[in-house]
Amino acid sequence: MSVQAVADIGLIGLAVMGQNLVLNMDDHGFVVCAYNRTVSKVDHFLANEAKGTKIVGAHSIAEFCAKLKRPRKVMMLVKAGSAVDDFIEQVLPHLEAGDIIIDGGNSHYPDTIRRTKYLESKGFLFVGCGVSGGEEGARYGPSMMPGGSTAAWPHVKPIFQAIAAKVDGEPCCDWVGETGAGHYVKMVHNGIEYGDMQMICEAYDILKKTLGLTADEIGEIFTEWNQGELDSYLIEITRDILKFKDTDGKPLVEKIKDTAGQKGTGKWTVVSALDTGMPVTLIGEAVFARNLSAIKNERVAASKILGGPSGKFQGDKKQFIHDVSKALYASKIISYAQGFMLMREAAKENDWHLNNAGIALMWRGGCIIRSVFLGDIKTAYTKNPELTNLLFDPFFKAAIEGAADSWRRVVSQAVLLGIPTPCMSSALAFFDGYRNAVLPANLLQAQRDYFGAHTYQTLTSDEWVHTNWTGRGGNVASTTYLA
Ligand code: NBP
Repeated sequence: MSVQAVADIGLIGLAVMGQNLVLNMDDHGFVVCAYNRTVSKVDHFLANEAKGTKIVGAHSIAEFCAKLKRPRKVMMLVKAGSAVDDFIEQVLPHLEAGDIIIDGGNSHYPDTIRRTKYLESKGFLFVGCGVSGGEEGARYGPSMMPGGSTAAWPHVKPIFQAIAAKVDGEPCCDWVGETGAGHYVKMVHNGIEYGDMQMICEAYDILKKTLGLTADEIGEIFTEWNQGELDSYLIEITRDILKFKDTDGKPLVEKIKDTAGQKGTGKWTVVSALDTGMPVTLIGEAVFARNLSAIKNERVAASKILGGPSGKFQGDKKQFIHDVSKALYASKIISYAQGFMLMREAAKENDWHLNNAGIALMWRGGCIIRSVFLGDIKTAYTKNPELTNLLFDPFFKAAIEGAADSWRRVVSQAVLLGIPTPCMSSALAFFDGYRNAVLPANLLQAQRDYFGAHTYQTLTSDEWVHTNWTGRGGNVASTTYLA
């Protein structure tokens, strides 16, 4: 008996993300065929969560592919890594030219570049789609960042844009770019998330250690911050976390061990920043802050050996709380400016045509970094798609200049009192470096030429020259290249 092609899309991987995406697609009128490596999970899903829906299941890859309308759309929500390659090989014999394979997991972008090239060489289309928003996002509207074979977009667009989160009626999903662009942008999203979280932790720490505020009091401050320019999902959940009481009535947050975990996407962002030569300092510090937190035993030992300042905060409390909000805001502007600088460079290297306003819109809703702030970034890039740097946009230039005095007061105060603010202070150092036409790299070039004959250019000539600084070395220069 021949199997009828009834499904608009097929989904492999019935764990938390896959199940919720299938239900979301069903809500929007699409017929979905579900499959899972452990096939018993298909029947369990159909008999429980999917009961009463139009969702169909399959018990083999052959049956699964036969149930899909053409061009077939096979979406995978499985563990990133070899599982994706394994499934690709399993479905290929059942597909035909023009069919589309979509990887919705957290794959590393070089894998997505490789898979796109491989599948296109065989006549298939491939989409690497970053999906953010966790379980709830997947169920009711995630942020989706698809990239890969451009010809696939018109086929997946109606489904993706229907199920994605909406902000002012606009879907938080648009085509990101070629090959691995979708997963790259998702990776940078995660890196920015690391930065946002660390900055918020720094604000909490400063308020606690400088002004001696309780978790409840800081929760109140966050409630107020969430009404204005800092309005965001992460500020909102931090407010709720700070106010959350354990069964004994004490704030639960203060009982949690201060060692942060990580799954690697922040690190990938920083590795890519180092590879492309982009100073994405804030995310770098956010990753290192997690690393430092993780060596708790060593820190406890160090705290008994190494002393620090013992001064007390002397200033105006209300003004300082305002200053901390501005320091957070300014640091956040730097982090996003750095993130967009990184994407700009990666796009150049990989020949991607990224749409910055579209990226800001995709992050505006549905995902962990969703915020009012991203609406302002979208406006900036819509006004000027060729904007070299977010800091050159009149809105952000005025915002960061307006916050700068507060930011400097907070970082100075933290340094004086010995409170670590790696993100806020590195962001300020970046800002001061970026806005300075002259940096001390003249001396650095002289040092390099002194010990390694690496040559240098002068302010008036592009010619590479070497100086015999000591009179002892020869006049032979080293080859000039970028490492
Ligand atoms: P998991 O990442 O836990 O993956 C579970 C799925 O992968 C199951 O369907 C499992 O099949 C399958 N699988 C595994 Br594990 N190893 C396999 C292998 N070697 N071959 C074939 N299938 C294999 O599920 P998830 O949390 O729903 O996440 C799915 C993807 O979405 C991941 O890439 C994840 O990083 C990403 N993501 C997750 C979230 C989130 O909040 N959880 C958010 C955004 C993105 P089985 O049932 O037979 O074991």
